[in-house]
Amino acid sequence: PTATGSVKLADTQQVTNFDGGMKSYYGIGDGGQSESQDPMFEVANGGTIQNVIIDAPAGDGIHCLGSCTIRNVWWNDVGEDAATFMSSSSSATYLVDGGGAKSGSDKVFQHNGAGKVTIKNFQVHSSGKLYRACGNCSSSYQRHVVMDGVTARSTKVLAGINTNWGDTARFSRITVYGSAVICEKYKGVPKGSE
Ligand code: DGU
Ligand code: CA
Ligand code: CA
Ligand code: CA
Repeated sequence: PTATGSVKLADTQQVTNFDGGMKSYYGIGDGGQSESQDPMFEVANGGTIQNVIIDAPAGDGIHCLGSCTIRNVWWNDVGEDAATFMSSSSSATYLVDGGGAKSGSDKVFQHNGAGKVTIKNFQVHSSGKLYRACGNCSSSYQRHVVMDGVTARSTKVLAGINTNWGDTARFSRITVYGSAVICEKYKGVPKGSE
């Protein structure tokens, strides 16, 4: 989509319900893969972020501290990752509806907390993994992902899950251009016990 304007962020924006009006936001971190970068947006439990374009440098993307909705958000050049889902509650739900992500050199959506991530009506381009359930977080939660209406181009893996922790992944209406592994199964190893 075409941006209606552009906003350089000086620091992380803490939001509950945020509508970006299709402006482009950028300016956190260095655009690389360092794990210590700040997020651009931190969304409170129950919050929604929508109609946002994210350009480089995009830091650690969007953090959802609890359940959240990410609607019609477009990453033109994913930073360390695009969004991280962080609730400690097994009943947390995170919804990504519409939008797309390009050039995630490694992961796009990073699920470090508990609960269920739904990704629907989403496009991913030139990326590593669209979704990864954390393989070495200190909490070995059960994590669930549902993908419905996802189109992938030049992307290696749709979902990486830890089957030894009881993770699940469900897929419907998936379109792949080129080739992709739909579900890569890993064995999670909690941090500190490697
Ligand atoms: O090696 O510990 O990539 O939150 C990997 C790290 C990792 C997290 C994750 C994230 O699991 O840093 O971005
Ligand atoms: Ca990472
Ligand atoms: Ca990364
Ligand atoms: Ca990250």
